[in-house]
Amino acid sequence: MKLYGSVTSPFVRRVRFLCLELGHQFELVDTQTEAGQALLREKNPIWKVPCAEIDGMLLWDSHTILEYLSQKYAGHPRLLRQAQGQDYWRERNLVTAADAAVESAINVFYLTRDGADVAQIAYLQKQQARVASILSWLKKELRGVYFTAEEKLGLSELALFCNLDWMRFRAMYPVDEDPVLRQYLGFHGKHPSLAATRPPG
Ligand SMILES: N[C@@H](CCC(=O)N[C@@H](CS)C(=O)NCC(=O)O)C(=O)O
Repeated sequence: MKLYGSVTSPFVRRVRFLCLELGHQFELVDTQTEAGQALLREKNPIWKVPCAEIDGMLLWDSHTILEYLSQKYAGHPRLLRQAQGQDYWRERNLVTAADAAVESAINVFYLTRDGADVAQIAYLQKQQARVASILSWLKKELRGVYFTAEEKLGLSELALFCNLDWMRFRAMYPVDEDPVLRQYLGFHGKHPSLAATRPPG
């Protein structure tokens, strides 16, 4: 599989995580280089990572790629936890919330990098407030360091971990000042496939 992406992206990290867990070989095409970015734009009209070339197909969006891998490796013991019934819908909400938080934080990151002053832009302040609102809700949903009584990683825990670790890496939210989030990152950060996919630096 060719995986177009960067080693800093929280969305790419979850795909890299599952590939490591499943022993699925991939070649990372670094889209932070000019050549890699040009290739990404040839392959993916959305120009976002991750994008994968796999089994003769082009797939984009981490959710689609993860679902494809989960179907391909159906029954593999190291797949993510699968929820059923109401738990399935709860899991979907948790993932949507975790992703909305990092998307808002990414917005603030890119715009401030381009010179925007958060203090002058109400929409950026709203983005920051949204991150805080979501994280406060997600914390209430946690049962310790998992969202469920079953202590197995699901997409909700994986997404929250990668997203929080990105916020810490880019200093977009004071994750370490929150004891619950710090404990969450400390616990899951010891997982070998999460440790192996840590952003550089
Ligand atoms: N819903 C997408 C989100 C992907 C996404 O936002 N990727 C970011 C990198 S972290 C990106 O490529 N941003 C480039 C841009 O916005 O120009 C997924 O789950 O893959």
